[in-house]
Amino acid sequence: MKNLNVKVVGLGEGGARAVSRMMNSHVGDKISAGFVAVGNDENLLLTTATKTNIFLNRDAVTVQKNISDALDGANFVVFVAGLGSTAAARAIPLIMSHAHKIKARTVAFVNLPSKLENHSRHENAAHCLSDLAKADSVFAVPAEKFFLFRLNRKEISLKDLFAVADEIFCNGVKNFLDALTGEKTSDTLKFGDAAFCYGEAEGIDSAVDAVKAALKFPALDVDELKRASKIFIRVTGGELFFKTTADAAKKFFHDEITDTKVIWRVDKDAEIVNKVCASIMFTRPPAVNAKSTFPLLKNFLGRFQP
Ligand SMILES: Nc1nc2c(ncn2[C@@H]2O[C@H](COP(=O)(O)OP(=O)(O)OP(=O)(O)O)[C@@H](O)[C@H]2O)c(=O)[nH]1
Ligand SMILES: [Mg+2]
Repeated sequence: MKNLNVKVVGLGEGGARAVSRMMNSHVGDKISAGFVAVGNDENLLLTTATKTNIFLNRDAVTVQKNISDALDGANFVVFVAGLGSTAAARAIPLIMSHAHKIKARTVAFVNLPSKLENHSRHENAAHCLSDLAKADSVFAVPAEKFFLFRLNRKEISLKDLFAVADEIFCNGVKNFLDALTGEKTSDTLKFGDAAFCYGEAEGIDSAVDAVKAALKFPALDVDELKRASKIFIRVTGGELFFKTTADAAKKFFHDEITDTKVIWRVDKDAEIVNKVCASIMFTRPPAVNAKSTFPLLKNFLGRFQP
C-alpha cells in the first residue's frame, strides 16, 4: 500500500512490553511505523520503549486528546494486548471509535487470558473482544496455546509464557506489516476472526519446507486452516531466491491442505539471507460444535463478515 501510516498500539503492561519487543527487533522500521503505549499509570514507563504514551488516569478530555494526537494521520491501527488488561478494556472502545472517525483500518494481535487467571481478567477479555468485533481482523490466541511452544519444559512461569507470546506477536505483526506493504489495498488482508502461522527453511526445497514449517506452528489448528474461507500465503526469500521454486510449495499446499481460496504472494526481501520464510494468515471457520475449550473465542466467532 502506498502512503502507509501505521500506528502500533500496545495496551496495558503486557501490550507495552510486546510493542517494546517489536521496536527492539526493528519491526515496522521500513514504513516508519509509530509505536504507542497505553496504560493505567506512569508505571507504564518502566515497561516500555515507546516515546508516545497515553495514561488513562488523566481526565476524559485529556485522554481523548492524547488518543487523537497519537493516531494523527494514521490509516492503519494495530492493537497489541493481553485482553485480560484493565487498560485494554477501557481504551479499546475509545481508540476504535477514533480510528473509525479518521477512517483508519484496524487489526488486533491479542492473547486471551490463561485459565489460571482470575475472573475479572476474563471479564475484561469478553469486553475487549466485543469491542474488537468492529476491527477488520483479530488474531486472538488463547494463552494456553503459548504453552505448546515450550512443551519440552516441565515448569513454566506466566512471565516466561508471556515472553513467548511477545515473540510470537512480534513475528505476527512483522509478517502482517510486510504483507501490507506489498498489497495495493488493505482489503486483501481483511480476515475478520483470524489466525496466523509462520515458518522458515534453508536448502534446495526451502519454499516447500518453509510452508511445511509454518504448518507445524504450535498455535495453528490445521483443521481450521483446511476449512478456512480465506487464506493468504506469503513466501519470501532473499536476493538469490528463485520465485518459481514456490510452485512446489503451492502444489504441496493445494494437494495436502486445501485447493480453494488461497491468495499467494511470492516475493524477495534483500534483508533475508540464505533462507525462505512462509507466513499464512486466514479467516477462521465457524466452530463445528458448541462444546468448545475456549468459550470466549467461540462466542466471538461468527460476528465477522470479512
Ligand atoms: N503479551 C503479553 N501479555 C501479558 C504480559 N503480562 C501479562 N499479560 C497478559 O495480559 C493481561 C493483562 O495484564 P496487564 O497487561 O498487566 O494489564 P494492565 O492493564 O497493565 O493492568 P492491570 O489490569 O491493572 O494488571 C493478563 O491477563 C495476561 O494474560 C506480557 O508480558 N506480554
Ligand atoms: Mg498488570
